[in-house]
Amino acid sequence: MTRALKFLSTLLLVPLAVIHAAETTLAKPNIIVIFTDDQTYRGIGYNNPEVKTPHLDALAASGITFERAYVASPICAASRSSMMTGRFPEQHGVRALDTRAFDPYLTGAPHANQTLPSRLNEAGYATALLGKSHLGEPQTYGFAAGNEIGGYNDVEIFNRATEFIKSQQAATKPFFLWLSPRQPHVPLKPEQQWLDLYPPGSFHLAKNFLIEPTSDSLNNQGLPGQRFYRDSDYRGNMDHLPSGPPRDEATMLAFTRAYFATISHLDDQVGQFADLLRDSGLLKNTIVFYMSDNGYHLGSHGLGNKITMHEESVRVPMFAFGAGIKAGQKTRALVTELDLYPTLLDLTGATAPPQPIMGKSLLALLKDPTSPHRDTVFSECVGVGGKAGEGHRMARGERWKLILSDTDEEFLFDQQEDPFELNNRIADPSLTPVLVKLRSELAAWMKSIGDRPYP
Ligand SMILES: [Ca+2]
Repeated sequence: MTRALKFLSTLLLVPLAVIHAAETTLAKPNIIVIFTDDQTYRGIGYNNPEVKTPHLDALAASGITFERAYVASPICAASRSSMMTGRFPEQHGVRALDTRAFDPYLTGAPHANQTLPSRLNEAGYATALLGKSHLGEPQTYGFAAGNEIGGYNDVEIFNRATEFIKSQQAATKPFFLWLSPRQPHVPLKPEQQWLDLYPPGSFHLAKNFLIEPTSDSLNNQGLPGQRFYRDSDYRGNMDHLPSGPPRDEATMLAFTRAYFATISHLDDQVGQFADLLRDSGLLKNTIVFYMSDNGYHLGSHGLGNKITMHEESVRVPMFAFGAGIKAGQKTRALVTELDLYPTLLDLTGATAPPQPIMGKSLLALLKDPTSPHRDTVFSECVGVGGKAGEGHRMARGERWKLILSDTDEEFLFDQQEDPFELNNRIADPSLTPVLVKLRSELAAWMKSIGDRPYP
């Protein structure tokens, strides 16, 4: 009996003997990963009621919500390479947006059998990527079908996903669909009906909004002192958005309105897609994961864009629903996007790749959301300034988060009492034991991935 069958039998409370009898006909589960672009953890209704996402909220409630989910790196190409290889950027080499280090993973090269889709192909899955790839055409790194799809409002992506689902109804193989919308990445061009959901006064900037950053070390988004305000790409209903800083409250409210409206449009599209899955009957044997490749600042700490170790940038919404997953579950476990690779190996019975993968399977959490998972989760954004070893890293434990900046400054934030990270407690002598532990964990992790030595 495969691990996937054991998992389904446990969750569905089907006696094992029945599964044994039916094993020859019970198929492996289909897998769908919906991987959005630049959606911060507070950019979803269940984390922030000011954001109107009724479909996403309902889908999360129909399964398990991962309340504390982090990315391996808060920048598009690095994060996506991590999802495909199961490794941190220092290990696969795509540290920012330059994807040349991903070339060895392309078809025909020595690493070509290491990507997640390549493992699932081998396990008998029909694999496809539809949407944003950022790593070249999906067939070049293991997907059997699909392609990079452009546009800013994802209409074509969801049309293609609909066709794909319809094509699978009579299929004999299980499928693995990587569905990657571009929303809510800039440029933001939501239609008026979505903007209308956000009248003035119905939404607010976060408590840690500033018109400009206070610390270049903690908040730089490139070389020391650099800030990249890609919000300036926004043209929506405004003729001009200052790239900042400083950017006043009215400017950031206008941007935030367009960002939330774009997420509401995405919510509607995902809702329709989920309806199709249910109506087609496929959801009964399909497990769907939803998460984003990185977050977004929206003026928090005086910043736009992502590329920091702040919660806004490095923490994302994440949930799973579908076959065998009980409704109404939530977990506080510290999880990372790297956990998806080993989870999908477990669910599909695929064999592990030759390279050590860095995540931990979520299978135990899918069964019991209180299962122990990990004490500390790590992330990095190194090399945006163009040189390996620059940028930021973090170790985030149950309560405390340690950040090491590119200028070797340390920041210690209390996620329980100070979730908006306003008060750096690094100099508090009563926290020495906390600091010593996190420092040692961060140093060991940096060494394990080949990062520079801890200062
Ligand atoms: Ca992104």
